[in-house]
Amino acid sequence: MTGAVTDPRLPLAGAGHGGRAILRSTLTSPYGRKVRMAISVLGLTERIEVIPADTRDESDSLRQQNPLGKIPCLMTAGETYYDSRVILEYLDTLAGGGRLIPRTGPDRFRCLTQSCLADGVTDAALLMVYEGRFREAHQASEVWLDHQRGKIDRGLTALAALPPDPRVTDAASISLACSLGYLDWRQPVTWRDRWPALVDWLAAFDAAEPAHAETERPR
Ligand SMILES: N[C@@H](CCC(=O)N[C@@H](CS)C(=O)NCC(=O)O)C(=O)O
Repeated sequence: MTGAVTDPRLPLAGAGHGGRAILRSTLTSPYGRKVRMAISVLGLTERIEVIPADTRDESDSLRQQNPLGKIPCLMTAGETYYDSRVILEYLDTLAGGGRLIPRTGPDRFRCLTQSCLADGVTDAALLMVYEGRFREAHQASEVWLDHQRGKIDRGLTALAALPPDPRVTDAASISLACSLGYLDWRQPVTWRDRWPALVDWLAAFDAAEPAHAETERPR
């Protein structure tokens, strides 16, 4: 399905095959998955080519595209957008607006805050993973790891108490699903036994939103 692009000032074209825009992302990045899910939900799959990036490779052009060297990074004709929050907002806007992020009012800011909370859980999980990846084993700081675990604990507790509606695919539910998927994969903490409400939430979201299974990392 090809989604309608309603704002001519926001083109979804670029240097990809067939003039498509380019998304630099791996198929394993939780933030990249947010964007891939949004693309699918908005019916924009045919308009964006996903090109992998190696964030650790100095010679990868990613560092010219996003000075921070982070994925996801969306390149349209003439403009480059990051990070995942901006890209979701961009895609939602050009698809007409109000589908992933409510247009106005408290709902808009509630959705954005919940999305940031779930992203913050992912950030903390990622920092725990990076602690193992970028430091020698003897350098690992338990104090730092505990600090991140605290964010995950409090974030998941808050999200379990007041989760987004799993039957509604928006920025909040997308962020939460991607965060839980990343925790399942990397397991910086074991969450399923501690937050059963989120286990049920993820199952309900998976049942309601086909893009969830569709964007799972390749195994
Ligand atoms: N806030 C950013 C986070 C992006 C991010 O940290 N992506 C990771 C991959 S999952 C990355 O590029 N890491 C490489 C690095 O930090 O150098 C977003 O929402 O897009």
